[in-house]
Amino acid sequence: MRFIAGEMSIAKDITKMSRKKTLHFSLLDPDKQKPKVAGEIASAVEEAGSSAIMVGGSTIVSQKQVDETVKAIKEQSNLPVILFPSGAKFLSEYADAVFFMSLLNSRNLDYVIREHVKGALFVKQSGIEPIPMGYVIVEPGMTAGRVGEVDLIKKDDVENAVGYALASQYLGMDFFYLEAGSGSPTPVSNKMITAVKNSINIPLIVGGGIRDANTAREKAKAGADVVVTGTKLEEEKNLKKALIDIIKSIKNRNI
Ligand code: 1GP
Repeated sequence: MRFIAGEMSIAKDITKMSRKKTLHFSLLDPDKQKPKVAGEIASAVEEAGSSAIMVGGSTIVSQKQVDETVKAIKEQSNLPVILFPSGAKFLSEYADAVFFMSLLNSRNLDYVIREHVKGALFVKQSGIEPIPMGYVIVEPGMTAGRVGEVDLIKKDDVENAVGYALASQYLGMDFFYLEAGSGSPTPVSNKMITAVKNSINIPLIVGGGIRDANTAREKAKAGADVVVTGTKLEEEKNLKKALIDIIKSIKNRNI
């Protein structure tokens, strides 16, 4: 399904839905499984109630890898596919949208703006929907922190996180993503999530190290509008059941 500019957009749709309940997004890294398996996972996450599939990672080697993964996902699910690219080379015309995200605490301007300049025309010509997003990485940051050459936000530096979030909103970003890094042993703290949530009015996405229903509920209660899980999808044998638990727990964030 492709949303038509000027009518409903994926960004508007997500924003609207997130005002009613905390959403769950599934992150699939094309480098972590074959396209066929990505398709099977996509089907399971849709059945479990996830709202979108993000496709991206820090170690992807080719656009072909992204294209094949996105195509396999689209064959097996009707969820919107949103690219989560680490660079302009990893865009795919087969996706519905792209997080046009600036890695604001990177020391390398490539991740802040230069890759965006390289990829902008592709986005326009392919018709995928760009979704402006401020993206910051908090300790420990994991591979994304290293590859992205990031000045990590210290775990307890709430004020700095709030500054980045407000700056994102003032720059006109539609979303703000607080990331601890895929596979992180510790997610972003509840205190940081609440402080950021209370200072902005764009939707707050939180990811990195969220693997079980209790943690997901805590993050939703703290103020996450969208909870992202990635590693869990690769590890879990009984994926659908595990995700149903997570998605139920964030919907009932007030319990
Ligand atoms: C990565 O935050 C996401 O951008 C997902 O993290 O793999 O730890 O779930 P996990």
